Amino acid sequence: MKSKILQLLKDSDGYVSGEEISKVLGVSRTAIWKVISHLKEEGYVIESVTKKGYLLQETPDLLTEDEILYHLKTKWLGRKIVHYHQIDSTNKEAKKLAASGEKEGTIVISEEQLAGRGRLGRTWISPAGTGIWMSVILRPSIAPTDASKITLLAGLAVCEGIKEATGLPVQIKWPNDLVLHNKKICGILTEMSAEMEKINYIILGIGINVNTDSFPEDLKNTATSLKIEGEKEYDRKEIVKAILMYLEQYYELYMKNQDMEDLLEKYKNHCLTLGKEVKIIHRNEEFIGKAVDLSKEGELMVEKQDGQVITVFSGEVSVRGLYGY
Ligand code: BTX
Repeated sequence: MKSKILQLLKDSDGYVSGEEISKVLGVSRTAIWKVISHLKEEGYVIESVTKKGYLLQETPDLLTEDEILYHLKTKWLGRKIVHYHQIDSTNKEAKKLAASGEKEGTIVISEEQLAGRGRLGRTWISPAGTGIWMSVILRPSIAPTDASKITLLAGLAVCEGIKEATGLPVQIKWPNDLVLHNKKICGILTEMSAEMEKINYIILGIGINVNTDSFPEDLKNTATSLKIEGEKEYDRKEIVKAILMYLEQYYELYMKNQDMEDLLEKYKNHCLTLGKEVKIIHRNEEFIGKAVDLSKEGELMVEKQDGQVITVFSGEVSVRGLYGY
């Protein structure tokens, strides 16, 4: 009932009377009053005037289920949102949910992470109320060896979603760092539970610096936020909604075709790694070359200094001019 009352308030240009809400939803005036009090506690500013009714004046800047579901255009992705004000890591929580049977498409979002994680055990700083720290539960029926393609298409979807919602010229650093004006604004951590032939679930952890004002000294040269680069605050909800829409669309496209051809064409248009000199650190090997293309599978093709072209599946890739290399 809470989300329905909220929707009536949001959809109205002016006051909505208690009588009208009561008629539309078939609930008592007392029940409505209780919901309104509850909404006020959550941070909604609602004016109540005798004989006129209720007027929604302000919405809290929170990534709650009610806020994200409002005008969300997806069919199944993000239709259930588990929201926290504070958590250790949304990926950790999403893994717990997925392991106990949570369905595909459910999302865990937190306003703040106390132990946000990057790849290879690194830390992802996730201060309160300034970013998007969310994890998506997916259950693709593909071979575990194809899981890296989900990471690639997620990078593409997040890039296009941010671009659509903000107009900022975000680019992808292969495989899936998002970069704005040569600094990192987003990282993606994909974790998987699988058997030999089958994926049980994939957790797609997405971290985006949206309205962050500053970063610790050691990250200042490499990290940035949409606010720092765009010089204004952005609406986190609208960014989440746009990302979910692209992610659902691209995921469905990949699952239907079981190939990356169409998606890779789009990916290449946003990828700043191609054509650049790169340094590859893979296992104990390190070499410099030029990123010339992506293979059909989405791997990076690098021309070494001796002219030999090799395919890089994963590992650390530095791009000259980026993050201090
Ligand atoms: P990564 O290993 O590519 O990046 C981690 C590195 O990036 C850190 O070692 C640090 O140098 C730098 N870094 C840390 N925090 C930030 C930040 N906020 N902005 C820019 N650079 C930073 C990337 O890993 C994957 C990050 C995924 C984060 C999401 S948030 C939701 C989900 N839950 C969770 O615990 N992780 C994911």
